[in-house]
Amino acid sequence: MKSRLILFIILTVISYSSRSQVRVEPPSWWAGMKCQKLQLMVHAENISETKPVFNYPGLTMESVVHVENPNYLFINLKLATDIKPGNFNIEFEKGKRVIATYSYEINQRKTDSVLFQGFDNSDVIYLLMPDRFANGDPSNDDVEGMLEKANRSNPSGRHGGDIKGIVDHLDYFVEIGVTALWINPLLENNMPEYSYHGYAITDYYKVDPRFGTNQDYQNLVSKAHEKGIKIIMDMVANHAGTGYYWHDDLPMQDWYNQWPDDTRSNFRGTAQIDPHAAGKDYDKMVKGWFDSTMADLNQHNEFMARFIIQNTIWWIEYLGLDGIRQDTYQYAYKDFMAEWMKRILYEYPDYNVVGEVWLNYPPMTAYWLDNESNLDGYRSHLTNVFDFPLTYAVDKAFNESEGWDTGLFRLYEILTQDYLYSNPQDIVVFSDNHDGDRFYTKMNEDIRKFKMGMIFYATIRGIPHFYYGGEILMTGREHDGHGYIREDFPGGWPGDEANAFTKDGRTPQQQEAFSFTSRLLNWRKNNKAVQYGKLTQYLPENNVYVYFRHNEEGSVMVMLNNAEEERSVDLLRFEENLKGYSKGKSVMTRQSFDNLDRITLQGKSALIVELGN
Ligand SMILES: [Ca+2]
Ligand SMILES: [Ca+2]
Repeated sequence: MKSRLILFIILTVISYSSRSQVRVEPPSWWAGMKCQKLQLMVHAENISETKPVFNYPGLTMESVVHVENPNYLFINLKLATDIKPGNFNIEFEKGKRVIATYSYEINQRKTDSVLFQGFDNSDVIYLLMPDRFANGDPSNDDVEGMLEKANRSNPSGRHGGDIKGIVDHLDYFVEIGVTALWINPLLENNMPEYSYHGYAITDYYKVDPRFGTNQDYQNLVSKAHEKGIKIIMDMVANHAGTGYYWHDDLPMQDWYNQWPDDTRSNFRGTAQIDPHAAGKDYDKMVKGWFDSTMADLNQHNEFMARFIIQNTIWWIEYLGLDGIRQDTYQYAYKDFMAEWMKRILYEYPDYNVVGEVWLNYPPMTAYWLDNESNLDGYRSHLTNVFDFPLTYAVDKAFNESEGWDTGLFRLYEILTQDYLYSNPQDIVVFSDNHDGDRFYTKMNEDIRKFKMGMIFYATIRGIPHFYYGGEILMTGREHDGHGYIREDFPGGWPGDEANAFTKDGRTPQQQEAFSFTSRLLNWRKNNKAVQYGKLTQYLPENNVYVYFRHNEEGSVMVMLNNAEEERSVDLLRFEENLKGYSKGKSVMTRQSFDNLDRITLQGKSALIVELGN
């Protein structure tokens, strides 16, 4: 009797543990999605020996697919258009026994999610690295089961920043005048080191507990929306951290792009667009691993492809996201990325995704922004790209004197190449980001050049993005290590010496940069001509570059003087854009111009003039 009881307890424990270990992804779904198909990936020991059974009106099991590894099952489902939200159990039967159960949820799709608008030219994006921005909850700095512990003295370690730290500073973003946050990945990175940056994801469906929970991310989005701030999620389709549960238990061998030895990408994105590319170079670019700790995902495996597409849709719907930044865009198969984009736009026709295509020249960037005129017939369907060529031009232009094709001509010439783009206004322009030298450092810590750059990025065509801490002149060189361009925001940690989130905590120079940025971006927020207006640019002359942003709502004249000396500029040359206007007012200095004959510019300065009568 006693031994039977023990056996019963043992069996119950075994059954209970297998129940708790079954993993089903996506973990939930929605009624009312346009695509009626859903593929569940199920993982548990020897799960392929079971038969999944459920009964739910409007949900049909079309097929169950067994793969190489018996620890996986893929279940193909079809959802009726009128399926109702609700819960049901998926039971995994072996013979007559149910050996595992998973409680599945069908939620009601948000009625307006099909109308999600993404981000656009009215937005200014602020990029922040969550581990380095603010530590709102020191109790989650170290979490049991997570391999890397916080160590703020290690530039490459985790410092403890989290979602609460972002929520706590929503008013700060409003004060700067930014309207959207791009947050580096918040999903679990259970890696022994370098886990802070977030690009070695080890669970595509779970926020890293050192940042918070999935509900915290949801809460961040809704609180941000209340303040008029959009949230852009950073996603990674190309690679996943080797700490992923599947790394030692792959569903099939071609889940990853596998190599006989440790083979890295050659990081040469051109191999995907070069008509002369050698096969070997292409293979290394697309199938090589980004890092030995970041496994290259094979999106030509149909199950992997579905996994990533469904995961993207899941987060958009779960969070009510406003947009996506897709990492390492050109490292994944480009046909897959086009399909991924099409699937997003199928559910959310007005959505926006900005792809990281880190390339030096406009024709290369133009290839990736959805373009009907690519001669090889490729259409990316990608709605936005970053303007790396323009950033490189700015970095040089303000630090050199004018020549035939140097100085301000660099900016002018990059912009002349906009004929290559079907929609140049959809380009995201940026001063700096988490992968390069900080903007103030690139401007040789000259606040005059900093201001010229801020004005340029805020008024040129495209959607501007800035990098956290730029507004308080944070410095750092990539050459010294990534940790030095991703330093903690001063005041983000309890006990910090200075708190640059407040006026009292800023040095006079930080305050000068902060109030300049805040004034500039808050003005931009309400000026339709600078957001949506046509760009007309004039050839730089005598180290002065003038352009206009204009539409039926108004006209803005931007003047940049790249010379060390003051310049008195005769405005007659700009007559075609000044027609109909008789006066102007400087946005930043509030200086009025009672006539539009001549304007004097200080050395190394920029002026925004709103035109009027
Ligand atoms: Ca924390
Ligand atoms: Ca790849």
